[in-house]
Amino acid sequence: MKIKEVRVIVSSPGRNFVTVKIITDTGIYGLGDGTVNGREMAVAAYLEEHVAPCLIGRNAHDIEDIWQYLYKGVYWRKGPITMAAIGAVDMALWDIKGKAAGLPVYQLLGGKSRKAFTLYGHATGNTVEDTLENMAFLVNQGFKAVRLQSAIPGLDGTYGVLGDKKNYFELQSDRPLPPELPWSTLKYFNMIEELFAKARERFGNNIHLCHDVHSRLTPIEAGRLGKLLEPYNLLFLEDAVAAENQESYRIVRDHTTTPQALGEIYNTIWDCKDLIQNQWIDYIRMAATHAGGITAMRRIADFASMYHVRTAPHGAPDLSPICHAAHGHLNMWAPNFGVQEFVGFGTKQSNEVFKYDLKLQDGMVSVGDSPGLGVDFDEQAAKKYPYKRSYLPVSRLEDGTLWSW
Ligand code: KDG
Ligand code: MG
Repeated sequence: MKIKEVRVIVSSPGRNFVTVKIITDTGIYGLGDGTVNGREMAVAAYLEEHVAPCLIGRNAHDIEDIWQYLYKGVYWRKGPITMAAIGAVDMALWDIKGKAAGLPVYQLLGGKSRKAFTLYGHATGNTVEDTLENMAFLVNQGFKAVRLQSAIPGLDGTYGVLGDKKNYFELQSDRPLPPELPWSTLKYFNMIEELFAKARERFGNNIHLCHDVHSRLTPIEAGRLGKLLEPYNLLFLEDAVAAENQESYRIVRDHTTTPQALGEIYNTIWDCKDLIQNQWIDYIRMAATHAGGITAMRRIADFASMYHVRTAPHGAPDLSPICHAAHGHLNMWAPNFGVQEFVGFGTKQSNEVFKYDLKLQDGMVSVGDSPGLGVDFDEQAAKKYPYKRSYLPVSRLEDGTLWSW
């Protein structure tokens, strides 16, 4: 089954997505997601100019060899753009293999380890009360785990909580340069305990709670936060510290028993090797798009399972429904699956362009039996939504110092 054509389509049905369509000489095609938020055109150029020509004529069944060819065979290993390009190709090839076999991808991975996989929904608000109201909405729908984020009083805007006019995933098309948001660790600490204390008071102890720090703290501050939140029994604290230096998490671990989750911006197993091997984290949050596809995610999951680390794939809407579907198959298979982040099944526009075979019920998702990834992409509909340049915000301290993400 030879690869005949590789199409790269950048569209913006509600937000930008980089979609790869690999077409074989049998007519079977596969789809992959290569979206890197704010750097979409870099991935598209990498794929079109450097990857696509090397794929034509190869056997689409050779997933592992093609992965190694695009990773090891290139002098310049790793990095978000390279790994997203590999991720997109890899997903498309698994999709093709599944379609050729007449089996959903989770069957090719080893079959189901569970009936459905558990989600954590997002509750955010301008005040603690607003956040808890939004949590009630999710709890009433049957969600078993909720991530809580609340605006920080005294700061003019908080990442992830921009009120009802915007949410942080929205296109910045009216502001073609990155918006800036302030950060104050002091003011954050003044708010955060109240959020979790009130959540436990109102919803009791039978629901999982998570929180994303977006890497704004130093290791010792993260240790302090974890300790402060211990009475509220979080499922995990996410991205407490930017851990390019993986050793940082030794400090966090030494100071708190609050479980730690990390990895949504990681690109290879090397980014989390020490974190996992030293058991400094509890959940690995890498995404199939950014970590080099299903092939890489499967390897990371197996490695993590040796150290009691569970998977909790990134589920932001800046990954396309193709990546969410890939996660669905991985989540059905992975024996050490933990929880899946969930921000919704796309927008009205994205649902016009992408189709997927996933069902949500009571805060859990089941994956259908469609062969391959069970996704489809309407190229004609996508044409209605051309690419729009967009950026994530940057973070600055109140004195203007550029701060961590
Ligand atoms: O592109 C950045 C977003 O995907 C990210 O900020 C979302 O932190 C995020 C999360 O946990 O979903
Ligand atoms: Mg996050």
